[in-house]
Amino acid sequence: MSRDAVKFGRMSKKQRAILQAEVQKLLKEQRTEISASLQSSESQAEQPSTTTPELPHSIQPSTWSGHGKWDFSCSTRNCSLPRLQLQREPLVLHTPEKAQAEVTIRKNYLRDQQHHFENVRPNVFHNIESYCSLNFCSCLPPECMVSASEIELLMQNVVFAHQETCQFPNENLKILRWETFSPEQMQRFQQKPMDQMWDSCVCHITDAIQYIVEFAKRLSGFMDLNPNDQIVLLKAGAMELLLIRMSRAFNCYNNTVYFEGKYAQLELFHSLGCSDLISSMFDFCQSLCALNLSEQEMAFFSAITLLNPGHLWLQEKHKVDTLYRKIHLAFRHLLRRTHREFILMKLPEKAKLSSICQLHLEKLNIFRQMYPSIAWEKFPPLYKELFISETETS
Ligand code: HC3
Repeated sequence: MSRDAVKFGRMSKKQRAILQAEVQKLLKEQRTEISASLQSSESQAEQPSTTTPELPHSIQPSTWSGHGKWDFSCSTRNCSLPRLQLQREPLVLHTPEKAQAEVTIRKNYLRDQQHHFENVRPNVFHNIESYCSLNFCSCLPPECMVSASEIELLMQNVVFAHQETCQFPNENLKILRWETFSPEQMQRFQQKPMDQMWDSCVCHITDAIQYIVEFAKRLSGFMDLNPNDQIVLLKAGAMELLLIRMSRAFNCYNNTVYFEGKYAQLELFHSLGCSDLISSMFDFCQSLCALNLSEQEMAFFSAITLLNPGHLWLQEKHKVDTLYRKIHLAFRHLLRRTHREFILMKLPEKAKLSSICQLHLEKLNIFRQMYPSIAWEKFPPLYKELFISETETS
């Protein structure tokens, strides 16, 4: 039996030829793409203020000042426009520091990819074989069959979408990891009136959700979904993705989370009056941190959580389902490549995320009963749109 026969199993000559042609095409495409992207990254680095895609100007989130601190003014505070604007407006520019950071992220990623192609790819047939077996074992319907190159592009897309919208780059979070609030500072937070503390937390959460909306918009296929379905997915998934992202900003060694410039213990949030909710959020982060997810894995976990085809109110469920399956397939491919397939079994269950989100809604309702005018007048429109039902807001 020839080596090819072992590699390809029972495959006709014709099938093998098609596969080999696809591999050649893929390699050629990827090489051109990588070197073109590297070249354009270089030129973007020289002129970051003109060509780098950025968050839309309707979003002005907290930004890294470049001096080791973020600006924490809540950008959502005075917005009066309806927030879930998902039209395809061109992406506009932001600060030069941020643009430069994005160029660096992109360049590093592309370099890694190039390294992968040059050093790992010689055994490309093994990869193709694994694409085939993944396609096969996921029993994809014909319209979901994905080619190897499509999977590669999807992988890049999901990872870029996450990296470009993650709000706080990992390296910066790591630098601040051991900066915690002093007991005096903690006390100051704890003595804040409940409504004030709610107001500032809601504001930070809304800022973070604007980045999540941007993540969704950059996921290939999301903007092609029916507008109703885009909103259904975001309404259901925004808080879940916030929890996943919270684990990036969580230090599991001292049980603290990044908040207003330093890492905060859960006691800091005492005056919110919902310690059970905060404890479950912290517990969730502890368990997710134990998996030690890479940024790529985090990106995929977020994408598949968002694109949940199981929601009742979806109008074109099959479209969401197809997109979900493709992204899931690309995720499995990434995990296979990094020998981390076991994490699929260990990811938190959907029910866990939903129960925390449900608890958040319950706490919000209690708060609204206590302070009806604050929730109404001060909370940002996006927060109200996502978490206060339409019948109540109209
Ligand atoms: C601290 C925080 C949860 C974590 C949120 C993170 C760090 C999540 C990752 C995002 O990229 C950035 C981000 C922004 C806001 C952070 C939240 C602010 C308040 C929240 C607390 C745990 C309190 C939540 C309380 C309540 C009742 C309003 O939901």
